[in-house]
Amino acid sequence: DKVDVRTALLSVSDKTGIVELARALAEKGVRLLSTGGTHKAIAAAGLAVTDVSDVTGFPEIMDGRVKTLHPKVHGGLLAIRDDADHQAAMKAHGIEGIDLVVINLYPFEDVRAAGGDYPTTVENIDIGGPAMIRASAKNHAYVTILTDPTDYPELLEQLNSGGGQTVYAFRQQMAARAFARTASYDAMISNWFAEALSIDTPRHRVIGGVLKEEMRYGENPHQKAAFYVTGERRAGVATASLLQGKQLSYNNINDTDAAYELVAEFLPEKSAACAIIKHANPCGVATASGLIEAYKRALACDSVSAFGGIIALNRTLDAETAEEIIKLFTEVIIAPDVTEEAKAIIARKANLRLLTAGGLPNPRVAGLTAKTVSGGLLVQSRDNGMVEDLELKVVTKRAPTQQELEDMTFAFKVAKHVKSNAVVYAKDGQTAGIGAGQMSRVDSARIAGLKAEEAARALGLAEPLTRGSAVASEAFLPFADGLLSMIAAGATAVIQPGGSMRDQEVIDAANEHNVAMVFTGMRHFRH
Ligand code: 93A
Repeated sequence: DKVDVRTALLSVSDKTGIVELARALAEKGVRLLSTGGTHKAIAAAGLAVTDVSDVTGFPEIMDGRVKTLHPKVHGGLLAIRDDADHQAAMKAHGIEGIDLVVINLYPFEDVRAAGGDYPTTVENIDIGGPAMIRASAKNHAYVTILTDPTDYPELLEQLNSGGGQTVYAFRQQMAARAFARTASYDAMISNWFAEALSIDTPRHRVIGGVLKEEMRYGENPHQKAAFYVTGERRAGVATASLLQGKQLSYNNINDTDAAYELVAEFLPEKSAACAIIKHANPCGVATASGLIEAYKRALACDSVSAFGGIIALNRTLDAETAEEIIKLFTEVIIAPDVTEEAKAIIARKANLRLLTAGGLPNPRVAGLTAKTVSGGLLVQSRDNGMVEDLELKVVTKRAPTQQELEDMTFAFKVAKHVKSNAVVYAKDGQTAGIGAGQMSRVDSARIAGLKAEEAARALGLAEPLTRGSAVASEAFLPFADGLLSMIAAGATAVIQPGGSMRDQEVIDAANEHNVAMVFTGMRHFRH
């Protein structure tokens, strides 16, 4: 169970704490081996350390690409200590056992995040490091492998309390951690290739990332949760800076992502846009010439649900919008940037989380989404379909007016971000009613209409905003009943993918009521 630590190999890119660790090991009489840069750092501290090239009898070659890839190193890591044949091989080839390995890898993630060019990024793919990590971890029956400076204190505690030995359970844990590290490292490399080569087919990619943080809990308090970054360089919640407020919760991150992806559909140079999200569904979305107007109009759609929501903006948060936002209880604000003045205003609400993403995620970019199922992982390319890119087909006698056309494309964009079944009414670049997550489409249409009536009462309007609106359905209308419900709510124009067996029945009903309808040919299910 317990194993003596006599020889240690240290090879680290991140030199944090390495000299202190080396000194503590030297004091315990551990023999130190090390590679070029690490050797230099340890020797500079006045400690006795042997260069790996003196062990291998082979110099570091090819700019360090080959320095530890040698049987004298890997034999020392992989040998089964109480196997007679392995012992004989060690003796025959002058291989000495290595009991402790401390490695952290070439900083591929950092180079990638810094936007390193192609050859620099490739050069930062560590080969020798992962090989030693995997060899040591495989042989954890005898070898202790550390891949993270935060584990150094625990090792020293083991050695101190265990008379210079480590226990099996510790080595097992460190081995598990080590394989998680090499796996996430390779996932990061694969993700980088996918981005560099615009690959969105799941089979060319590894779904994985690097642990960013652990949350206090998951979707519910009895669930554990963590946030992983995949290294994708799309601006968004994973890479945004938290300027104030508590750490984001699991639900916050999920909702903030939904909000920001939605608002990014609207080009900031064309109009300001605001999306307010609750439980990953929008309760109001609007565009306007200014940000404050966009916010007020988004809020007007359903100010009751917006309480405790997430607000996403497509432009720099300014002071007057900030003043308006803090009037209501909000959990999170995310925007590309914030002015100093607005930052000071938000600071008056200490618990309000403020995130700046530095830019907007490009909705057209390829990528993957994943979802776990019992015993498996479902992966698909992300829904980057854009209504602007589609050929809209007018199927009714009456063609939509210019205003109806604008409203219907706006509504269809929003519907793409609403959990199915989605029905979205919109007028003048403002959602007028949103029906989400129902098992029947006609129910979504009815709920959206009811909510619009409630909103009108709350705002003291004579009639709901759905009067004279355009309405979008993210998937085809299977029967005429949904359409009739939309017409009853006041919609005069409809946008939907089309393709139902009963399309003609739905078209006939639209014609009967002089409603304009277009087919997009593209569905936007979101479950
Ligand atoms: O270039 S490598 O893939 N080839 C190797 O043989 C090798 N051995 C260790 N990278 C290799 N390493 C890595 O060098 C380690 O994983 C560590 O990140 C780094 C430490 O180098 P130095 O001690 O020279 O700073």
